[in-house]
Amino acid sequence: MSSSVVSPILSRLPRVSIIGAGRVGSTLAQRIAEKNLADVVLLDIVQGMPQGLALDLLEARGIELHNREIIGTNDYTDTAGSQIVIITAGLPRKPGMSRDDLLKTNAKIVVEAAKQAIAYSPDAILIIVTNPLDVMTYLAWEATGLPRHRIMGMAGVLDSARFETFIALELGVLPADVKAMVLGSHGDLMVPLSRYATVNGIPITELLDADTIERLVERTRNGGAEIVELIQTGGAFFAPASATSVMVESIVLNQSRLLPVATYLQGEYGLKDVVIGVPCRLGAAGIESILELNLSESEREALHISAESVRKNIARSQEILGAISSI
Ligand code: TXD
Repeated sequence: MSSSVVSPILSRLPRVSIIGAGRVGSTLAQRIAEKNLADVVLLDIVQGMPQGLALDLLEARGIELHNREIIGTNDYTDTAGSQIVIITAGLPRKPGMSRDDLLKTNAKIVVEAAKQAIAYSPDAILIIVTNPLDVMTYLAWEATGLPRHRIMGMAGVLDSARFETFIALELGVLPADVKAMVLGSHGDLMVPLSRYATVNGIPITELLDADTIERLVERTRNGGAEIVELIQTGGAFFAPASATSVMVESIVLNQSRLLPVATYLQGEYGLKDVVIGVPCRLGAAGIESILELNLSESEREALHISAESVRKNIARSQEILGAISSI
């Protein structure tokens, strides 16, 4: 009798590691496993916590009907060979704090995590989630020396989802029928592109007056803070995890989705040596291309103002990191 055994290699799915098993990291692990996208390694500095979360997620597998491996660890060796590494490690905002207040603490954490992760998974694509998002993505790019198509930040997918949600609520339509794109930095200076927002192809400018659109844009800009004010003990994590999982999905399944992604610009949109959110095609290789939209004068100006503030904070964080390393 011939024994035909399916090679375990053939049945293996890619490995995705998540550094930081807090609220965003653990919810993201759940999304990735339950969408059956990849095996997941959840790493945190807190002893026992990622192991406990991984066990809890494993115990749901029979109910959720998937068979993904989920490992909790404090050791980077367990992340070896990851196709994607996502960094959510760091502190979230407290009420009244801006994303930039997080700069000091999170810069060191993200740089260390990125270097360690890439040492164990030299071919990985790196997705940064930690705030302040655009600055952290730049620092991780600088620290790892990765080609720019393999390092990116998640913010635009979340900010766009928030804008879409508020449009859908205002019009009383199905959220999935609303499509919008938010560019720029992840913060008060983000650039929601109202004239490109549609409900199944109908521009929202046909459906809503200018004041209403401006109110929805403002709510989008304030979307993170609105949630921090309500929760008080932390920030948003359900929608951020969903938004990150969409990027993971597009890479793992090579979907080439066109999504707003924080990327290192080399002249696109007239911007150089800065990380900011612009439309990118995401596939198996990471960022396959950057789309340069024909922006209006005011949109382009808003994008440049947004980039300038990121640039300032990159310089500040480089000073801080320099001071830390010279102690
Ligand atoms: O759109 C976006 N990019 C964001 C960003 C949307 C939501 C949240 N955003 C940011 O993600 C937020 O401002 C924070 O900077 C991160 C993580 O937010 P989360 O809400 O998950 O924070 P938690 O629950 O405090 O989790 C952080 C975890 C926690 O378990 C720490 O123990 C861990 O990070 N941590 C570390 N893990 C590994 N290695 C190191 N050095 C480390 N330091 C802290």
